[in-house]
Amino acid sequence: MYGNAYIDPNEKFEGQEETPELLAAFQARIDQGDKIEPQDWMPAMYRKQLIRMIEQHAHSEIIGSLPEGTWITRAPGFRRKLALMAKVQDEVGHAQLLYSAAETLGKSREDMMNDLITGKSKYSNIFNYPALTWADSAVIAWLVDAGAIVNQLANSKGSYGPYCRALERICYEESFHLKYGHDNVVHLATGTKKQRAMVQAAMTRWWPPLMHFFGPSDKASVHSKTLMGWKVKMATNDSMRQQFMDMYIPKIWDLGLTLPDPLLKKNEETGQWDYTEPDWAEFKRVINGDGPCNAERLAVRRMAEENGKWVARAIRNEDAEYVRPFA
Ligand code: BYC
Repeated sequence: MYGNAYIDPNEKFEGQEETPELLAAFQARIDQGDKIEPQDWMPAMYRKQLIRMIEQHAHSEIIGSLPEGTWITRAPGFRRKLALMAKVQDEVGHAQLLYSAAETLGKSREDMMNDLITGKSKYSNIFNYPALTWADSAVIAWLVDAGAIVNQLANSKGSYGPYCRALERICYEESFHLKYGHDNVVHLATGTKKQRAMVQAAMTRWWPPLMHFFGPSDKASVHSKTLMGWKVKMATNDSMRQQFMDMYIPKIWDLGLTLPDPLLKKNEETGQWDYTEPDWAEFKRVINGDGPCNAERLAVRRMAEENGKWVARAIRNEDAEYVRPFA
């Protein structure tokens, strides 16, 4: 079982009438492709599921800026430094959009941040691994952003207006990140022997977490059925993983790079990729807080919260010491 804290499918919500008629009318709106907006009636579980998913997505963006962010000061050359700085800034901007979308459902940003730094709320598995070399940052920018686009492009056609609009905007920026990442990977893969070895090592490191990135297999997914019924999620985890493999394995192989999976091949009969079952025990450990960098990632966020408190106090006019000079 992967799920945890937030969703009990049998939970009874106090204070909201959910008659069969209301639920049927809501489902009819979803089925005919309406967008649900914040002021519209929605089942309490739809709201709760959306908050869970959008909040986790937002956390993934700010935590996701950390592995690449460590390479800003060490980027090879001024142009790459500028580009990486802009990319990392974009990722944090995505978090801003997503936190705003989640807030429309009634959870405050403070509560979301608190659930992140106390470890109650999840974020993407993939950002709990270290970016050991410049090539790691290139592989992240190319392939993690590519995986994110597969997921987000599908879900941008979903049912909740604010999330869909945020995803559309995010996808434009991720497409640019992907090109930036691809350019860096091509540069290394067609470079010196040392550069090729460096990018090959990074590819080998990131492939297993990339396979995990799309979530547990359809058989093990806890929320897919509910979320797909409500068109919050528009494709299953396995189908997104397959789509990613279809689009990117040929491109990786074209560069002469290899992937650490001896079973990887396109099955001509099924049209699907055959692959070694990912190590789901590792996935479970990582998403539940025990990956190589979980503690470090949350420590950075806690420090940022602590150091930024005076700004929040000043904005809320809670501390005369800071506010007086501007009064
Ligand atoms: N990592 O029932 P399932 C980016 C959890 S950032 C961690 O299949 P669902 C970028 C899942 O939460 C973009 N946990 O869940 C940023 C659930 O646990 P809870 C990141 C995972 O929701 C910076 C349990 O496992 N993208 O691109 O139906 C730099 C059962 O799973 C993961 C998003 O966040 C995982 N990979 O489907 C560069 C997309 N997978 O909550 C790039 C938004 C599963 O019950 N999220 N879990 O405790 C989604 O689309 C869906 O939530 C998922 C999972 C497809 C990830």
